[in-house]
Amino acid sequence: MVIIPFTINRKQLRLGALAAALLLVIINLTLYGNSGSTSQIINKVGSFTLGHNSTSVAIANNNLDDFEMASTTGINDDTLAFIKPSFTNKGQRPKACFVTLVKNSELSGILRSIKNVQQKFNNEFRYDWIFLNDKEFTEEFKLGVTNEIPSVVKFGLIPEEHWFYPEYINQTKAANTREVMSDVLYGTSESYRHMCRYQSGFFWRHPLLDEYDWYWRVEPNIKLYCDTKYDVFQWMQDNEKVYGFTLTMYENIKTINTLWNTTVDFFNLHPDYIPKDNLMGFISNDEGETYNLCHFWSNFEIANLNLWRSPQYQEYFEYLDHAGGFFYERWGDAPVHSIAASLLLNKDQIHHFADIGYRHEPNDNCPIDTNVWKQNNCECNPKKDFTFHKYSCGTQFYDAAGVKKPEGWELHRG
Ligand SMILES: Nc1nc2c(ncn2[C@@H]2O[C@H](COP(=O)(O)OP(=O)(O)O)[C@@H](O)[C@H]2O)c(=O)[nH]1
Ligand SMILES: *[C@@H]1O[C@H](CO)[C@@H](O)[C@H](O)[C@H]1NC(C)=O
Ligand SMILES: *[C@@H]1O[C@H](CO)[C@@H](O)[C@H](O)[C@H]1NC(C)=O
Ligand SMILES: *[C@@H]1O[C@H](CO)[C@@H](O)[C@H](O)[C@H]1NC(C)=O
Ligand SMILES: [Mg+2]
Repeated sequence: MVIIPFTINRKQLRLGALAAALLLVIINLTLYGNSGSTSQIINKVGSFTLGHNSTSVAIANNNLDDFEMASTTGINDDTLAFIKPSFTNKGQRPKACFVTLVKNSELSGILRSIKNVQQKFNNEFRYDWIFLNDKEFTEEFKLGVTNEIPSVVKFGLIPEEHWFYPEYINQTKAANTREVMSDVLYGTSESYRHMCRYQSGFFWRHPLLDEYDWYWRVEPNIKLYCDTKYDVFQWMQDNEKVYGFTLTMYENIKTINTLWNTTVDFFNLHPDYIPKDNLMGFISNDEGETYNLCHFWSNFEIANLNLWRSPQYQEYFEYLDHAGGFFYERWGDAPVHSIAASLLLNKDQIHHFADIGYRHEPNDNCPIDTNVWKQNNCECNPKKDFTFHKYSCGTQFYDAAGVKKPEGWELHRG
């Protein structure tokens, strides 16, 4: 059984209530812009409006018991039901795309990734490819990329309101943080923080993604080692999977000092958002008391967009965003996505693609099953597979998800 520690005092509730009220206003505004499974979204918007109204009334009257009512009864709690329409397409070609957030200066690195992904998978399956940038893509970039991709290619400019400081962030405090975090990777970087916040809360809201249910995230300078001879999107869809990953690892605690406390506060308000068969065991060794720092490395994701579009995730993101840790700390999209997927989904909807050989510096996912390795012409060294390495969270995942570990996994602890 999973227990989130339920110890919130009056003051925390008050803060939480205030944040929730603010975020509900935002959700109300943003949800209307979203397509996807339309009828369900409209239902959700309907209940959100209700929740928003009664919440505001509760706050205005300083009546927090009313707020508790509003926050737990106003919203249909089922993320899984929200995602379900994506599976009605079973047997037919999934609405899927590649999505890449990238800078103009990274052209050569992204070309390397593209050539590789095309060769190992997409020359056969021909999915669209969406490129996003906070600056206009140059002609050189667009031409270079388009030349390598025979399928549909689209370039999107990120709207300014998705890459900025919200008014509730104290920019002086944010700047002070960057000065004292020079001992942390990207600790002093402002753009990296915007990037992590964007990948957490916004990429899936870009209008170019509206027509899709599924995405595969690709970054510059990654490598696919094996041929992928089946349609991974079709496989996800037809098997009702939601989130697929290759690599896992432990987060640097200095970047997410208060992320878990904030998460606990949120789910204390919404315990009903967590399905019974969740994957808490992947992210916590003590049933939710503390975070074990495990996360899916989000530079690779094959996932369903409706997870992030769900009211439950949107609400979680807004709650985190108001807490300020994207700027006052350096919260990464990897732990944010991982915690959300682990708590909002059933464990059997999260999948490790052991068969997709993958590298993002400095780690490899390489099939340790000899048959898989041979059949797919893998170019990696299984001895270097990171999955079951002691610095990885693969073992934690397999055990928590109840998936059988492949033969010989113990030899890969490093
Ligand atoms: N457009 C844009 N993309 C960015 C920016 N910063 C990072 N990215 C992209 O975000 C992703 C993650 O950044 P990366 O430098 O690879 O971070 P790392 O993988 O954590 O070392 C990559 O796809 C980058 O191209 C930025 O300021 N603008
Ligand atoms: C509820 O919200 C709707 C739409 O935002 C608004 O028109 C209505 O006046 C609100 N009702 C109350 C009681 O605040
Ligand atoms: C913003 O943060 C700075 C530094 O922490 C603090 O001195 C200032 O009072 C804050 N401003 C507001 C409006 O809270
Ligand atoms: C998180 O909450 C725990 C338990 O309430 C507390 O002991 C700890 O100091 C908090 N950590 C931070 C960083 O706020
Ligand atoms: Mg990267």
